[in-house]
Amino acid sequence: MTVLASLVEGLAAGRVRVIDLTQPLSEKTPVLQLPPPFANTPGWKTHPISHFDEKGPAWSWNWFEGGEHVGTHFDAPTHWISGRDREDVATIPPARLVGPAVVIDKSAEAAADHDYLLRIADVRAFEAEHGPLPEGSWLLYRTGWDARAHDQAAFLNANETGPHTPGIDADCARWLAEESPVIGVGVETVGTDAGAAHSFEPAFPVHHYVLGAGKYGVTQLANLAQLPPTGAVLVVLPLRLVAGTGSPCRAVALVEG
Ligand code: 23J
Ligand code: MN
Repeated sequence: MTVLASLVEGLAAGRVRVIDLTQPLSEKTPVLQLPPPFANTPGWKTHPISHFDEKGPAWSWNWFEGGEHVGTHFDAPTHWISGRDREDVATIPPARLVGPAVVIDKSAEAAADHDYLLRIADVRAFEAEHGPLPEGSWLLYRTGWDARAHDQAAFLNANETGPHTPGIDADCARWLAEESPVIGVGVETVGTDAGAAHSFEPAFPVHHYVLGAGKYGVTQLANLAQLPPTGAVLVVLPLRLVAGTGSPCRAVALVEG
């Protein structure tokens, strides 16, 4: 049997399941808030064209506007100054958008410490238990933050000292970018960097190192709790926006068993 025939059989028999990792995208989708003097992205907005009415008696359709970096979305290398001459969303080879996923679960740590940062030691401990990170894999970082995504205030979790959301420390970001075999990092939070990452050295280290190395980011993932630590296959599909620095995307995982 061919690999694809066996996949099709697994899907039909329910032995391979497709898990939606995408948050719903609407006017209620939480949006990143950068401090002044930086400009912020608009959120999402859908406008009706017709809805079975005099503007279109047999059809319903809408148009939309919104930022590239809204909702469950993809960060292309060219989003950041360190990767500015690298790929945009239209030039990413499609084979890079399908690959093995590993899931590191720090939801207990992030519940206890909203500013929890993943370290190289955490990834090494994961590897000791589950084996080395596969070549060309996606590191999906579970923090439990997806449960807050219906509520902008809870999701951004800001107070007078700024946003407090979990992330990855600068050392680990550099190691993932420059030494590890992963090609992308997926998170549940509004951005791939921690809420406090404007004050890290360098600022926004995941963006700086990972995009600078020609690797990718995906944000605002859902349902990572349904994935095994290893063995899932991620499929993440940004729109092919010409020169796009990012795009809302559909992300799903194939899981066995
Ligand atoms: C621009 C500046 C800072 C950040 C971001 C964008 C994102 O998180 C993003 O969506 O790429 S932290
Ligand atoms: Mn982004």
